[in-house]
Amino acid sequence: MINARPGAIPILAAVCLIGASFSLHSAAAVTQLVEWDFENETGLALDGLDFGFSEVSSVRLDLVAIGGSFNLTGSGFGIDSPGADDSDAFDGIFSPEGLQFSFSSSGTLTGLKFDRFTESANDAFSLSLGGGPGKTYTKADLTSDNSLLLNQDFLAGETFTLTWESGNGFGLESISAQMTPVPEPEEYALIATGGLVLFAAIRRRQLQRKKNPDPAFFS
Ligand SMILES: [Ca+2]
Ligand SMILES: [Ca+2]
Ligand SMILES: [Ca+2]
Repeated sequence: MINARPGAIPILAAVCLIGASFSLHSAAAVTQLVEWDFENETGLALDGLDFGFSEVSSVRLDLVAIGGSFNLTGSGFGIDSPGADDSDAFDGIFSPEGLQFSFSSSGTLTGLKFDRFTESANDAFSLSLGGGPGKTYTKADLTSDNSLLLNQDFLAGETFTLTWESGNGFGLESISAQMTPVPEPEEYALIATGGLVLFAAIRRRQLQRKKNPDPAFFS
């Protein structure tokens, strides 16, 4: 049992509560750039699968392959369809290959990076969000290093769909997003504990007042 001055525990609890709320508020205000690297960890996690996920900085990216299975080779990352396609590229030899992806938290999609993407081959893909109409992107929309720079807000679980549209195929190198980190469970626990201690202390005081009314009230 802690021997503290009456009032010390509620003050301590209030300080905890304010501190935790402040840290939550500041966590919510700061976003961080998170990148999923398909030629390394993310590609390795998905290699050979039809669907899977890759977690970076506590943010989970869920992916579903369209037209085949995810495939990572020394040349890059793409879809291997059942047949003699370009097995490590998103192509349309049999059917338009692509992928659907969604994030575990809300954020802003800032970039998609590709390889083997050329104007001469007429490479193009479409990108849509939440089942809406897809927008077509060609080499003219990409930077010199084959990045598509975006500023597209999304909610947790909202699905993007990227699909091959024309050309001889391309690989996906990375997906980048500005993410708002979700508060850690410990932060919620701290707030809950602070709130409970404060509530208990206030209730105890009310009961004590009932038992021993403050003489000042009757003088
Ligand atoms: Ca194949
Ligand atoms: Ca392919
Ligand atoms: Ca190409």
